Amino acid sequence: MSGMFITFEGPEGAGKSTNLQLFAAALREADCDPLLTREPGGTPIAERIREVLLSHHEEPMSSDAELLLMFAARAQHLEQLIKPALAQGQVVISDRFTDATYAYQGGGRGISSQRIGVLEDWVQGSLRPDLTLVFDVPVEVGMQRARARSELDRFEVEQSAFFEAVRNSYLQRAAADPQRYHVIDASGSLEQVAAQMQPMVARVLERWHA
Ligand code: T5A
Repeated sequence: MSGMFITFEGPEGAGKSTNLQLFAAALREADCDPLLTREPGGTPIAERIREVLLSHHEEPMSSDAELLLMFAARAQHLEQLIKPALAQGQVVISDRFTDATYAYQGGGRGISSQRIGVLEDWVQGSLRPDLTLVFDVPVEVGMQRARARSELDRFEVEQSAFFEAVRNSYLQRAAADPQRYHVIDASGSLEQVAAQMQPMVARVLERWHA
């Protein structure tokens, strides 16, 4: 038995976390109870690595240290939570996964895709998400939402060029594999955004009940 692995991605303030809850609620209404998790994080050790990654430090963090910490957290998350849940046939939904590494450490920090790919193969083997929803929003709209919500973390204080690169990276990856990625225009109202998820909810339930 193997479950289904779904990831929610997008730049800052795109509404991933909000819509993930709505997506999960729609699945639960159809008797499918997904495991919800997030990256970086998802287990106690991975959440501690998250704190290091997101908090501000006097010492600048090197891009390689940041990349390796993302994959250290991911290795723990996969072993302790994601793989066991998938092996039991569960639907797992993660708020961010390796596409965020390609977008932020690749697009944003400028680390090559080849280098990220080596770590992806090492840590994940052949495991890739079955479905990825990319919430796309203009950088300024997303940053306004993020600013209004809470204090900015270590990534959110980057300049707009960084976030434009992140956004472009997501869109390029989505365009290269339309079977796996579904891009959602996240610039409208919450109702408009949520409506675009309906075909994906149906797709997951169809597979779940098969
Ligand atoms: N990271 C992560 C990497 O660099 N590499 C990696 O490999 C990984 C895994 C943490 C950071 O780590 C980086 C990327 C991130 O910078 P995170 O915890 O997911 O990642 O943090 P954020 O992406 O910053 O989460 P946000 O909360 O900012 O974005 P969301 O989840 O997309 O947005 P959400 O749902 O919390 O909404 C933000 C606000 O906007 C409102 C919400 O109510 C909320 O107040 N909102 C809307 N308002 C109006 N209209 C809509 N349609 C709205 N949708 C949401």
